[in-house]
Amino acid sequence: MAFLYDVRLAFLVMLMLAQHLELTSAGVRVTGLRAENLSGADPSGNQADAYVKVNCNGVFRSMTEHRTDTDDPQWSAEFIIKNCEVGDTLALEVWDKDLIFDDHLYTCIIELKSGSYRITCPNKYYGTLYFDYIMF
Ligand SMILES: [Ca+2]
Ligand SMILES: [Ca+2]
Repeated sequence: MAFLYDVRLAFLVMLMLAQHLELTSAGVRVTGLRAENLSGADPSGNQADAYVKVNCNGVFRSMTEHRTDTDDPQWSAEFIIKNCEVGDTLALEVWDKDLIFDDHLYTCIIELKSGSYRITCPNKYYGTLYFDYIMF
């Protein structure tokens, strides 16, 4: 009987450990990044060479490649951002790559909620950013 009890206890401890691991690996997955009607933000009126930087709570986490000469770029990148949880601030910075100084077009800022969402993030001057996210 004592042996059975120990097995149960060990099982309970394993369950608690697994739960703890799950909690500490929580994060957000960002996919489906695309934008429309961006701008190169230059006097010559050229199209954007856009890329997106992903920040969580003000800390840089990852970024896309840049898409050359298009105001309507799409990115296939999938970002798994760990330790970025419900209630945290996700900021997606939209940049236009230039020869010397890149232009920061705008930043889309959202507060993460549990579940999965399709986000539309319009800007007055520099078009609209779209992306999907799901909390895990
Ligand atoms: Ca530019
Ligand atoms: Ca450019």
